[in-house]
Amino acid sequence: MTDSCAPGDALPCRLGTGEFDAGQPGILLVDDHPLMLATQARLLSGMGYRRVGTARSAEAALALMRPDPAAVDVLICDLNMPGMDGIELLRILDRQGFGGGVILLSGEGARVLQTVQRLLGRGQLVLLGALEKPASREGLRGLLDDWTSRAASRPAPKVRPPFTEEELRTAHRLGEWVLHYQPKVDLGNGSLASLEALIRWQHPEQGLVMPDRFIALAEACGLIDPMTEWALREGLAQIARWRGAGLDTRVAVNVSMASLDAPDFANRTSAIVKEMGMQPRDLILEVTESRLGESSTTPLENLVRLRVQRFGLSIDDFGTGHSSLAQLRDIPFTELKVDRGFVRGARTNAVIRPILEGSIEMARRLGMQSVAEGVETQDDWRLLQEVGCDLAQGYFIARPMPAEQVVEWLSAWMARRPALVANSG
Ligand code: G
Ligand code: G
Ligand code: MN
Repeated sequence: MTDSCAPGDALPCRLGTGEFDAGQPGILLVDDHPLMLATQARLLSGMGYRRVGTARSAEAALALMRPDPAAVDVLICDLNMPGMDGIELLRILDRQGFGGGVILLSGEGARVLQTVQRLLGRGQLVLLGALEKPASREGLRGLLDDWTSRAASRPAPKVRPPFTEEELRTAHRLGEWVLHYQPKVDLGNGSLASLEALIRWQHPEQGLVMPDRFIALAEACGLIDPMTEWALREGLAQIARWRGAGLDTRVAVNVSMASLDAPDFANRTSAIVKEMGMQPRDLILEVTESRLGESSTTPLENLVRLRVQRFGLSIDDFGTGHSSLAQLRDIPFTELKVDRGFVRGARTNAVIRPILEGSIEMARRLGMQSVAEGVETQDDWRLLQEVGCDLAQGYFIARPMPAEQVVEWLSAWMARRPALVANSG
């Protein structure tokens, strides 16, 4: 018995790129039921897909893909199979760096899909969606079209060597950090509540470098404290400049848990505020938990002391592994930022919507302001208004921008505002 497509197989098996197939996605169907496999393969070829292969087990799929994993663009995969199941297959492919799209054939519903998505969240693999078996022509068409448009817009991945500690220290010494600012606005009346300062590295050769490429290194080599102090000073100086120009606002600065473990963090921070002639309430400290040991009570002590002085305290990326209910219990935060993973597309997602609404309700009952991050569409915005979220931040409102652009953005936003809020007066 053949368990993968082999010579003599009645099914079309043409994963290799033939001259006439240029631009056609390579599709591999994996299912343990021969009849299902045959029907779905026929459906795909009826839809005009010419590079369709089949495998009757996960093991067979791996064997088939081994010579040229890139020949498969989209894997259509049953979840429940004897032997190796679909999830293990995806995990192995993910680890091998498979960067194709995946369609799950399963009637397991949204929650299983969500979990599989998370399992695969770290790799390159793109989960396109799940379809009930047998998959319909329309269902397949939608997900495969989605893949085609993603593939067209996907930039070629740039592989860059990581920065070294020495490069980072030099950048600090030469003053190559800049802050960009992203507004948080009131969902009720559209007013500007505060601006989050996000650090970037103005690199002499590479241009603007994003923090995900250097924050972890800064934490590891002890440069995060001087960097945060710089960001605090610069953010406060910017508030003063904006006030000079007639814009009164607060700034939120990101602080790693690593910095909060230093016993003198609260003292140093309030000294900086005094030195700059500002008030603690001008600042919001956005705290993201890093993988630091939870044994130390120093961060808690720092945060309580800062709160007593009336600094704003925000729990960032709430809902992700390192930003938890226990922190909500232990630390007197004033603001809860729901992670964007619970915001984008929440209206139609039966898993994330209850979590979003629950987080907002929790913030309200704890007397905190709720902020939704990653608000990308008007539909996200409307839903947040409906569920009573206080503030919104995201590309729909504005991308992070240099300080000089903020005043101009604000006047454009004021013009957009009447259409977006009930009470713009
Ligand atoms: O800005 P994006 O712009 O790429 O920022 C990504 C992440 O980098 C943010 O979620 C934030 O946690 C972190 N980050 C940005 N600026 C700073 C900063 O000044 N200090 C610290 N510790 N983290 C920052
Ligand atoms: O976790 P923190 O809030 O500090 O993250 C800010 C990060 O989120 C920055 O990298 C910023 O560029 C990014 N960001 C801001 N708004 C949006 C958005 O609407 N969508 C997405 N995908 N990212 C956003
Ligand atoms: Mn933040």
